[in-house]
Amino acid sequence: MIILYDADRCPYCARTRIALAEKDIEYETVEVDLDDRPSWIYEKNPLGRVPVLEEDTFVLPESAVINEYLEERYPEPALWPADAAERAFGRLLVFRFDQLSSPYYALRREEEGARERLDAELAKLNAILDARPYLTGREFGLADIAYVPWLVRARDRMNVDLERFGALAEWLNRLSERPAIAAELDVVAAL
Ligand SMILES: N[C@@H](CCC(=O)N[C@@H](CS)C(=O)NCC(=O)O)C(=O)O
Repeated sequence: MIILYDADRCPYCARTRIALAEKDIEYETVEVDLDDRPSWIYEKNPLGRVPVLEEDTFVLPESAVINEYLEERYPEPALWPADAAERAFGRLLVFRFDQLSSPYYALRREEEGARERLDAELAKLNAILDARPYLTGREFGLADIAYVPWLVRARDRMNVDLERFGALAEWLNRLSERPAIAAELDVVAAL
């Protein structure tokens, strides 16, 4: 049985919740209180962060690595494209995720200029989505999953107007029809 050490409010955990749901993998959740982290979480992850995935004796932190593991261990349905170049481009977006998260967290800290920096990154994502339907490529997959938790939270909890970025807003609407993403929208609505 898989155990996910999880926190509802954590968008990194949301990446893994979505991947597990997309692959219809059964798992149990252990909710970790991020405001009062239990000492045992450091045994699972020396950084003390969630998500952490546990499968029997195998313990793995880091959302992007966990999702790669899930993709290899449970290949169906595939969440990376078959085409190597398309897959590499999706992985590049995941690798460079800090370009979005840096202004996102700066805005949460209400730093000066953060909104403009975030808008510039949203415009870049919008340009990608103008050229192809998904961040992952021709089909939905792990690059979309890597970004969508922050975009939902930006829109629904930080009053970031995504309608200014037409292709991005449409992408989010399209993704929201997927049960795995709809479930995450419910989690965010309940925060
Ligand atoms: N790079 C990690 C980041 C995980 C992360 O920062 N999780 C936050 C919650 S959203 C956390 O556990 N924070 C506690 C801390 O930083 O000490 C991942 O992708 O899993």
